[in-house]
Amino acid sequence: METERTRAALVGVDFGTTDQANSLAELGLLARSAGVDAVLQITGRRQAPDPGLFVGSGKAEEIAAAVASHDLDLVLFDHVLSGAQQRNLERLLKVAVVDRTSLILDIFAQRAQSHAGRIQVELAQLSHLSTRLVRGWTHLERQKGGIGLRGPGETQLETDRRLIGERVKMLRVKLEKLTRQRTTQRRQRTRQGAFAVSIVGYTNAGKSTLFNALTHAQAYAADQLFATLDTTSRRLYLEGAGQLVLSDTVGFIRELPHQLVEAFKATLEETAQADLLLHVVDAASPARLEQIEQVNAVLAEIGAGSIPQILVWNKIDAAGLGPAVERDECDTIRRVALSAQCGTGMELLRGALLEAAVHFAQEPPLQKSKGPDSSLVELGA
Ligand SMILES: Nc1nc2c(ncn2[C@@H]2O[C@H](COP(=O)(O)OP(=O)(O)OP(=O)(O)O)[C@@H](O)[C@H]2O)c(=O)[nH]1
Ligand SMILES: [Mg+2]
Repeated sequence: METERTRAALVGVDFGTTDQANSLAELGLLARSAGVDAVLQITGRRQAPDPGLFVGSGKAEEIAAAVASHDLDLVLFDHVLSGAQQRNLERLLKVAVVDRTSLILDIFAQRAQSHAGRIQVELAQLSHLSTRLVRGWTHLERQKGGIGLRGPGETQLETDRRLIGERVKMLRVKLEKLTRQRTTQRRQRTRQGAFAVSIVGYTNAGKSTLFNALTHAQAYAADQLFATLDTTSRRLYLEGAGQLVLSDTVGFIRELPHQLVEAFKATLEETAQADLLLHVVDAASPARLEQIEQVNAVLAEIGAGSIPQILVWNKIDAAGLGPAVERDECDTIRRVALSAQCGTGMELLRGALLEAAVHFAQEPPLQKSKGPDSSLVELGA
C-alpha cells in the first residue's frame, strides 16, 4: 500500500510589496522538498495582516471550506505568522498551520547530516520557538504537568524558557568546539597557500551540479530546495595554477529565516574566508535578478560582501543562451555563461578559475575591496 502523503493548501496574501506569484511558486517547491503535496493555492489581497488570523475572517472561512472539501491535512502560509495567529488558525481550521519560516526550518532539520549541521538547525528551531513562547504559549501551562522539571515557584512558561535556555547554552558550547576544530583545519590548509573558492547562490541554482562537474565528485544534486546543507570541500588540481580548494555550500532563499543565518554562521564561515566566490545563478529563472540581490544581501550579512565574485550564469541550455565570458573594464572576468549539466562552457569557467588563481598567486589576497558588481544585469541585454 502506498503511504499517504500530506496534502496541503498554500496561502499567499498580496500586500503589494513582493512578487506574489514567484513567492508562491517557491513555497510550492519548498513544500515538495519537505515531502508535502500542494493541492491548491488560495490567494488574497490586504492592506495589512489581521492581528488575530493574519487573513480576514472571510478568507479564513474560504480556507476552512477548502480544507474540508479537499480533505487537507495542512495549511502552509507564505508568510511569517505570530504564535497567536498560528494557534487561532489551527483552532479554526482544525488542521496544522505552518508558516514559511517553520517550513524552511523543517526542511533543514530533515536534511542536516553532519553533527554541526544538526546542532545549528536545532539552535535555529529553539530560537524560533522561544519567540513564540514569549507571545504566549500559556495554554501549555494547563496542558503539561512538567513534574520533576519545574523549578521552585516557576510557571510552566518560565520552565519552558529556562529549559530552552539551558539547551541553547549546551548546544552553543558543542558548536564552538566543532567550529574550533574546523578553523584549525582551515588554517592548516591556508598555510599551504591553496586558493580557496566557494560556490554560492540561490537554492536550486545548480551549485552541486557545478561542483560535481568541476571535481568529478558525487555531491548530492537534486531538484529540491536545500538539497545541500553541509559544506563539502575538495581539492582540485588546475593545470598551470596548482591546487585549489573548492567548496559547495548551502543555498540561500528570500526571507531566509534570520535564526538560520545566525545559527549557520559557523558553516557560512567557510564562505566568508574564501578568496573567490563562484556565484551560481539559474539563468532560466524569471526571478534571477531578484535572486542575485537576495544572495548578495546574505553574503553581506555574513561578512563575505567584499570577496571577489565571478557570476556563473548556469542552465543556459534551459534559458536558450550560448556559452560566453564577460570581462569588466579592467579585463577581469566577471561572468561566465554555461550549463553545468550539459558541460557546455565548462572550459570557459576552468579558464576563468585559472586566471583568478594565477592572479592570486601573484598578489594574494585578491583586491579585497572588489565586491559584487551590481552593474552586471542581463546577459546580452
Ligand atoms: N537544465 C539544467 N538543469 C540544471 C543545470 N544544472 C543543474 N540543473 C538542475 O537543477 C537542479 C538543482 O541542482 P543542484 O545542483 O542540486 O542545485 P543546488 O544549487 O546545489 O541546490 P541546493 O543544494 O538545493 O541549494 C537539479 O535538478 C539539476 O539537475 C543545467 O545546467 N541545466
Ligand atoms: Mg546543492
